[in-house]
Amino acid sequence: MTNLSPAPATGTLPPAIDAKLAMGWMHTARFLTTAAQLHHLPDITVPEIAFVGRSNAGKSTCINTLTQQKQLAFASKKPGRTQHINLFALGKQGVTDAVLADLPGYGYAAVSRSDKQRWQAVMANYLVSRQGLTGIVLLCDPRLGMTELDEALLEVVRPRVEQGLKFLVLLTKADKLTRSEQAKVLSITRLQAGGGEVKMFSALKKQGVDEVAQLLWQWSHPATAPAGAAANAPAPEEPEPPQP
Ligand SMILES: Nc1nc2c(ncn2[C@@H]2O[C@H](COP(=O)(O)OP(=O)(O)O)[C@@H](O)[C@H]2O)c(=O)[nH]1
Ligand SMILES: [Mg+2]
Repeated sequence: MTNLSPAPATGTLPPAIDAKLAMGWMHTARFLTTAAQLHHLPDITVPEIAFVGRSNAGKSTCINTLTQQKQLAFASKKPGRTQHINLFALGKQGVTDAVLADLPGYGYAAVSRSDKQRWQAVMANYLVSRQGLTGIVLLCDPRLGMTELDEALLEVVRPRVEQGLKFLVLLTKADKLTRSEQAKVLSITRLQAGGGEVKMFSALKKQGVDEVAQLLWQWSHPATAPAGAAANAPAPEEPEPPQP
């Protein structure tokens, strides 16, 4: 499904793609497919990045903010509604170079026990066995911090993280905290994440948006990629004026 061929090297690899290019790349996101069960997911040959977290952590809002699309992932004041794994393709049409996977939120009290267990199994299975899974973004409400359920998830993926799976804890709704509260929860979460990367994010204040987009691009285009790889990123929204 991808025809991403390595571009010729034209210089040294920049440490990160330009924020505007990264945001342009995120904006190409479009719905790919949805599946209620793992074996219904298509095999993907490009890097896949999973978004996981407790229900109401701000996952849908985060995906919509990163992709600059109001309705791509369903954001709701009624938690516990998303019961499917939704995949979104990134990259120019016909040159999908990464996939975002929106996993069902967990921890919602009003979901029946059997539904919870079913979803825990689907989630654990996905995280342990999904081919092509390149990175995980774990979203947490910083007022709760990493809960038991988040730590259980971390345990499930730890062996894969040790083998190189990328892992980011994103503390959402940063706008609800003061600067000093943010600093405090960042350092506590860094300890809990055991060396994993932790960032603050606010959809409301657009805090951390560029940085996360740049990081996800890097995850999907590892450093071994030739410098010209940035040329595979889509052009920014506004076309360049024609050269004389
Ligand atoms: N203040 C604030 N509220 C947010 C932010 N992100 C999400 N929310 C709110 O948190 C609630 C849950 O968000 P949603 O994206 O649906 O969470 P999900 O269940 O993890 O997908 C909604 O009422 C959102 O408006 C943020 O950055 N700042
Ligand atoms: Mg949601």
